[in-house]
Amino acid sequence: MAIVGAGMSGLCMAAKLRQAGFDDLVVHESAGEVGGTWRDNTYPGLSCDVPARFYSYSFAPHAGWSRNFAPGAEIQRYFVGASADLGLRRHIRFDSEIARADWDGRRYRLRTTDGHTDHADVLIAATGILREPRLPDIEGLSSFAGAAFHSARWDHSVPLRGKRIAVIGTGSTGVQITSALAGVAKPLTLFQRTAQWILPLPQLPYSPVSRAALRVVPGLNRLSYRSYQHIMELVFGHAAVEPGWQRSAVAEVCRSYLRLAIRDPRLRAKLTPPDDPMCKRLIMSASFYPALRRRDVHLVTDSITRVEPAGIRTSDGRLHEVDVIVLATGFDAHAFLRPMELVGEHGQTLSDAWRDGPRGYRTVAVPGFPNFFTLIGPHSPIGNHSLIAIAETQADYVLGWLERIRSGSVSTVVPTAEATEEFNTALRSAMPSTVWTTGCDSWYLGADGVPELWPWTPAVHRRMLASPVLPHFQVT
Ligand code: N01
Repeated sequence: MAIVGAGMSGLCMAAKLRQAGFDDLVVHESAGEVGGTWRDNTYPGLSCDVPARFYSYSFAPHAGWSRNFAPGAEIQRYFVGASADLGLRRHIRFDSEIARADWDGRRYRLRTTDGHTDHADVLIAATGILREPRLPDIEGLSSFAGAAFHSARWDHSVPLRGKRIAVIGTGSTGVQITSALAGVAKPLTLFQRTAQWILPLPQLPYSPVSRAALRVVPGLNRLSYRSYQHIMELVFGHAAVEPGWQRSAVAEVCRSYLRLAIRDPRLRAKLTPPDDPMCKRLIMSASFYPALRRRDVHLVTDSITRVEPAGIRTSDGRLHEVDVIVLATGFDAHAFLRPMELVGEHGQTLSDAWRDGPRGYRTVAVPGFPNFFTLIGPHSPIGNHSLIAIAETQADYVLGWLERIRSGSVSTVVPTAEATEEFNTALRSAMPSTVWTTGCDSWYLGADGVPELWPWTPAVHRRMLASPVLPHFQVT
């Protein structure tokens, strides 16, 4: 078995395989360490906006989280620790980037970018979704005389204290960076194209007593995990996908927070989004609005016309002179697996199969590509939920097929085109009830403007993946 990627979902799959007694597995990781997005993102203020006691593997609870929303470096240490504690590191081939995988009718032939080859009966893609930085197409960016870098490629050699720093982008990343660098930069200028709704969830430290209690009584940790899961599913799980009290409540909290936290009507007008809360991915922060109230933080809403050696020129003709430009401009969320190429039955490539956008069977498999599975694949429930919980559901499902392959009752398995089409039709017809179609642009939308998300609750995802529906597959 070959797993591509040793990020959160690849480690999850490898751990499940090990627990089930599978030993013949290799995890190909293009970088030199595990962690995926948590390894790559090191920007100031990085933290997870899903509660830490829920954003952990259910099979590897961690009592030591320092805060309710864990800092990025702490999460990265958790994944490195879990990969060692669960005995996964000996299965990981670091600096091994798969360039191509070809199905030869029986198994996949893998080729790495440095020319190595390998074989796998089963191929599992755990390559993540937000890994390809999206650089803005702004004229003159390369002419800038200071330092300019994407948030996921932070240049830690660049001094920040007392510098004039520009942050472009107001997604979760830009908001966290702005909150962290307010008071460090002199001044910080935030360039906002579209205002975003903010839910004020504060960062709270966990007391040593509560951490010790969770360590001594593991049942408390499980209880905490389940409680967070229940609340997240009850509120955000429903709010995003269907109208109801959850959506109204989240919207009301966001609107009231803006009203109460920003008293200056001109600043409030600039910060009022044109769309409904949750249409774009909801941002959790109790420190962003306070940062914007500072005198040394400026919010610019005039559009950027170009970058010049000395700074950023906006449509009002003004040049904002800066020393550092941070591009918090997001990721290409639709570059599943890329740049790796996958070749399935009859020489069909994944690029061809996905010409009109990534489509899979129930987020875990693709017709035409036997013995190939995806974790956090197309249309996974990624809204404001714990992706770890989603990956666990998918890994358990994949494991079910692998048990059948191990027992000899199955040699190859691939979903039928009809079942995949039926699933995708149902998915599309459920989209109009979701908040993502209420009129905004976001990384959730595919090229055709339809959200590439799961339009039902996480519980429906669990139900759909509880066990394979055999007529949906071609099995030999
Ligand atoms: O990226 P984004 P992100 N000129 O795509 C703006 C996860 N995450 O890195 O809205 C000017 O959300 C763009 O403007 P607009 C989380 O899933 C999680 O912030 O398109 N501005 C927008 O404001 C999140 O959703 C955590 O008008 C330009 C911003 O850049 C996802 O990552 C923490 C521009 C991009 O926002 C992505 O978040 C951080 C241009 N040319 C991130 N191009 C957790 O806590 C783009 N923008 C788990």
